[in-house]
Amino acid sequence: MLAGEAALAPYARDESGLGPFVPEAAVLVQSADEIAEVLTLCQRDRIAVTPRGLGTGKVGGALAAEGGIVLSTERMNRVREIDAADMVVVVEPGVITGELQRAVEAESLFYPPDPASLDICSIGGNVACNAGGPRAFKYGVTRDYVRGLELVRIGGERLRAGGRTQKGVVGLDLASLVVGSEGTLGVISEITLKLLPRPRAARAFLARFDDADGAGRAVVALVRAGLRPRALELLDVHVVDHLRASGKWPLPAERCALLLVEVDGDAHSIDVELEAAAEVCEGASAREVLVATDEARRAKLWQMRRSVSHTLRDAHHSKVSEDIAVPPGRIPQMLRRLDAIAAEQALLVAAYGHAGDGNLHVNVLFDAVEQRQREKATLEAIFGATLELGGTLSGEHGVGLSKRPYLHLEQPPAHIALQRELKRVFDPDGLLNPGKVWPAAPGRGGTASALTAQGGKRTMAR
Ligand code: 2HG
Ligand code: ZN
Repeated sequence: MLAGEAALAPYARDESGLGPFVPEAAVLVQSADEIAEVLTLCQRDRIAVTPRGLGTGKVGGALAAEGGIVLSTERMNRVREIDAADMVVVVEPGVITGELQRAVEAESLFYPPDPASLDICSIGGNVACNAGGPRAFKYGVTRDYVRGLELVRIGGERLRAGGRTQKGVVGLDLASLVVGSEGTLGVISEITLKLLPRPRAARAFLARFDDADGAGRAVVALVRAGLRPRALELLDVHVVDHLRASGKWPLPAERCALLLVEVDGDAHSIDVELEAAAEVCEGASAREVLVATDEARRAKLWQMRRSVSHTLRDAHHSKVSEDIAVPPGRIPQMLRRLDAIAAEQALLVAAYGHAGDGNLHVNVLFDAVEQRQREKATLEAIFGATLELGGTLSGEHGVGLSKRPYLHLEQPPAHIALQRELKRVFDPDGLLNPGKVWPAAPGRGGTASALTAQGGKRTMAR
């Protein structure tokens, strides 16, 4: 167990920019038994507990916003089993997603979900937040790969939900309920994930457009043409400007918006698919198509894409990063609405992301403190446009702390009340990740003194 300001500093923040929220202690568990011990004590002494993976979340979900302790699964980082006959992998929650992918790929298997932070985020966090990523367009999100999991409940009970079979219709699907529940229902201690055969090859290109509207219309054209690239990522003009200014990437000299398109499959079919996708882009106003001619260039394109969030952050005083999703056919309308909102509010709004899914990361960029006075109105306008177009406030980052004040815009009171009731069934005292997603449950109290009294030990007393 970690205590003291310096040791706790890394647990006081995540990638949301919120905080710091210094917990009273951080417990770095190494097994499901240890999780159970912590959750037994937390219930006994009514201590709030915030589950945490590797802290790469974007909405403050892993921050101890209402005090208490952080329970980190970072040390539970073993891949327990890869089974090529059942096509599953069994992992502990602290395994880094990129490492999990490399481990299964070494066995000619494939775990597709690829959040941009895949080299620094953990699979437990991905499951808790139902992470997405570029490949979700073809392959789906984390939930589509969770066959089963073990959940440790507040009070220490261990519950297995789902299993390793492809089918299963016995009772309610509790595993699916836990996926995306943002640490509010329990702590995930083991996960069984479905695998696919590893695609033999992948190829990518960049298509250049005059503006995001053109790129957005090409996305719709690609989908209508019946093409299913594994990624269909859009970068608007502002994002490309920032990437170009960083001087790190070989980009067209002209001001432009870009589509990053990647296809996969076997060596013959991908060339045909790549050609077909390039033709659709050209027919939909692309000025040029730049194919990555080798693996190193393709890898560089993805490095560039994954750097966008930090590139935008580093170039400005501050930013707010949203994660809206609209029905995919409405991407061009959404992009036009964003331009209008940015002009109205006199703010720089950069949009990029998983356009094939209709999921855009809308980043509002601030260079002066007084601009933040327009933040609330800008976000409300963005959310309003999203909902009008039939969308949702978050495609992949979740609600956490930062979107909690806006939940009511999307969900009516009865919907929120039903979720609160479900939460109470799992966590009657409101001890698990309090202050997240919905307003906090009444009756929570207690401090972490029962844990800190154990004198800085890393694990719980037995
Ligand atoms: C991405 O797709 C991530 O790059 C991060 O989901 C998005 O920070 C962001 O806006
Ligand atoms: Zn994303």
